[in-house]
Amino acid sequence: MKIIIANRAYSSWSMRGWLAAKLSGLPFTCEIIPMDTPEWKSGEAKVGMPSGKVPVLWDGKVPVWDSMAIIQWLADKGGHDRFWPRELPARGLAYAMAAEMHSGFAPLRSGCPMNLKERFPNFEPTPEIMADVARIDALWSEARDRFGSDSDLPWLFGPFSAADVMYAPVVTRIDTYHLPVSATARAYVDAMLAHPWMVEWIAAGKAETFPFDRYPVPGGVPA
Ligand SMILES: N[C@@H](CCC(=O)N[C@@H](CS)C(=O)NCC(=O)O)C(=O)O
Repeated sequence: MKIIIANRAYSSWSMRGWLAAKLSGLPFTCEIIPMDTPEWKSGEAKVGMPSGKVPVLWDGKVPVWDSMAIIQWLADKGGHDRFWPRELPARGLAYAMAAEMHSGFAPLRSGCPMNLKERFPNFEPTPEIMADVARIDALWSEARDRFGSDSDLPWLFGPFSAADVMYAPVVTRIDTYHLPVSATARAYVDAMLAHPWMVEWIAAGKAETFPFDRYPVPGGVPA
């Protein structure tokens, strides 16, 4: 299998696809296609991307695009229990949380784009961004309180799951933009930033040198 992703520093959906591939336990290779190059803008760089977006998982001749479809495909191949909690009430909440992340939180996503190369200590979140953060904080706290806290593991439902994959880039945004969260959410943020797969991804993102018109952002300090 091969996963096509974009800049690790800036592409949050790529991070989800790559984490899902890691979670599958299956062997895969990774191709990086940097965003916003002339080839990206002309579409020439997007020949392996049926929707024109990353991530795309190529399993032999089968392309699977969109992070949720990639999770589903890899759960079919690598084992459902690797991706989703086994018990049905936990599984229902995990599905709903992953879906809400996939379709929601537009103010947070557009106002605080993932940026692993910079930090914004003086960022002033809008009320809409803070409403998204409060909702996410409540979801994380509910998952941890109802299903995660019986385990020694710090993830939403105990073992690292697809719900953690979907929320991993939010963790980096809370860190990058210094967004205020509860103690429960802060513990989750700290655990996620220390996860070996996240450490690997973040270091690789910081080391990238692809030219990108939109970055660095004025007001940011190096991360
Ligand atoms: N719903 C898609 C979203 C994918 C997406 O928007 N990816 C961005 C990069 S993070 C992209 O490829 N955008 C196309 C472009 O910028 O031209 C998913 O879940 O994978």
